[in-house]
Amino acid sequence: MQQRILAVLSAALCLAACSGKPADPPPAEVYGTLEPFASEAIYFVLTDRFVNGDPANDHRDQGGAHPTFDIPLAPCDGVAGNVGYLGGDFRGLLDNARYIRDLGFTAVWTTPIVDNPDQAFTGGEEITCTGFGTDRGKTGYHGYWGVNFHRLDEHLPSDDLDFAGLTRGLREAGLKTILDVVGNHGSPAFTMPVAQPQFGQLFDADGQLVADHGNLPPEQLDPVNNPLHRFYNTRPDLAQLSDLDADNPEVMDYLVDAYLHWIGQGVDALRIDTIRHQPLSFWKTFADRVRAEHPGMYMFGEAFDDVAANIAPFTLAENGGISVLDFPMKSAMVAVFGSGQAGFERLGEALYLEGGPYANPYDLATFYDNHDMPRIDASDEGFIDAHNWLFTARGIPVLYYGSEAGFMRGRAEHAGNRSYFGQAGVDAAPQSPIFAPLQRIATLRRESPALQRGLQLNLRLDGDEAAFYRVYQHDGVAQTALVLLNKGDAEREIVLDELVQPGQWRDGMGGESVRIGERVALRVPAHGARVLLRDEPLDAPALLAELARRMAR
Ligand SMILES: [Ca+2]
Ligand SMILES: [Ca+2]
Ligand SMILES: [Ca+2]
Repeated sequence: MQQRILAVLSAALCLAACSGKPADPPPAEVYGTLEPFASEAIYFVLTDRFVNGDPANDHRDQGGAHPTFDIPLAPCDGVAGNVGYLGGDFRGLLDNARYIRDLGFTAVWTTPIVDNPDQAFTGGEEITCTGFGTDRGKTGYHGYWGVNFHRLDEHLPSDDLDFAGLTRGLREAGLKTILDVVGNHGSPAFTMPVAQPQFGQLFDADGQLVADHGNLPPEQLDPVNNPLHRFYNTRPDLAQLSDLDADNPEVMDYLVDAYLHWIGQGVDALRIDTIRHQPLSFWKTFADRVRAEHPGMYMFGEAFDDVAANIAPFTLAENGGISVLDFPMKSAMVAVFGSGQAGFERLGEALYLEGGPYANPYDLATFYDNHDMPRIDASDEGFIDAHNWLFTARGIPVLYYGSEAGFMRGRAEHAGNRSYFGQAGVDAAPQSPIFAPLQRIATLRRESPALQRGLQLNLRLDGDEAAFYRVYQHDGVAQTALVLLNKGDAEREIVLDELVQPGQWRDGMGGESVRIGERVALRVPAHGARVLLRDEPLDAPALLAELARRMAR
């Protein structure tokens, strides 16, 4: 933030002091971030559960005594989860690239693509409706149990569609690709009644075995005498997962080599799984090595914690400059837009616009749920209100597949959160009341530099009412968005008397001209958003002075 240029203040002072003299003030620099990736909006698919576009790669007879396809669980509150593969693949994703783009998104994050075990896991603890990290009977349909990080899992590609083909096809549809990177662990590695192939093992690009947990508890590994144990820690971490040793340079080489291979096939950004389960220094080295080949690559990690100070260290340059999923904002959004219906002021606490612990809060990946927690328990209106916030407030929006139709709302991991959406789900989604409002606000953000990267200046976050500016003035581009949100059940007039920018604005949705005088008084529909845009530099002195103060921090 400190390196921002402070031309705004001088411009404001000049307007006050040098009136009458038509000066040529230096360009006023105001923005939240200059990170290019902050212009994107991300659609997240659990690939196996999105769309099965090619039954030929389903491997329905895989696994022998421990089959991997279609393993339904006992119902939880009437909905049965499933821990087998259900067929979703690259083809199903690419078939719907245009759908995702037309919904307003510009990037796709898929679950990990690397080879996972070819059997269901027989160790671990029994799966329950509310359990987390309970893996008995589960398969690697989610992709987070890598056994060969150099090879695609066989359920994903088709004969005529490999990973490079997927990223190429997505790009042609206007979508970037985000690779989901795991560097903490391989697959479940111990507690199996009888050792199973691949579980706890790692293979290199040639298919040679490089690590093997041997179905031993971590404390019984013998890295000093057994070379195949040297990739792993001798203390358990997450569930029964083989836990990678951050201090072994061969582990880093293995991961970097593998991920550079995939990144070279058209990846635009990385999402980093379980980032808190490896030390900061590990990710610093990893990020440096990736960016040595791909300068400036945007990365965001999953640090599962609602306390900003606990997740912010990853974002600092000294630790690799890896942004994070905005868990504190996620909890606030659930409180505000879920059944609890807290007021907008609850979101203000999670923004950390000034003086917060993040390198830059504008670079955070914002979301309200995903595959690792219950989906948001919201009404249709709650989803609409959530999207109106997600696509106008600071941060890079991430939407979990199906949310455009309120899919499986309120459901936990084994109770529908990860259910199969399918082509039928995609095709029916536009009929949901949630769909069109999402498409409108996401499309507006896609076209607005102010909503993507503008400085956020809150005017009101109170009850059912939110009003704030997003201001972007940089490098010859000037745009300000005035955002007015109403999450109440009735239309309301939002009145603002301070920090007003008089003049002509245009309605971001309808395009019609809107004249603002000394105060703002605009009607906002129930569960609606009004976004006014101004495509020239601001000139209201009080507003400019306030923006200059914010930029100086
Ligand atoms: Ca398939
Ligand atoms: Ca496999
Ligand atoms: Ca670990």
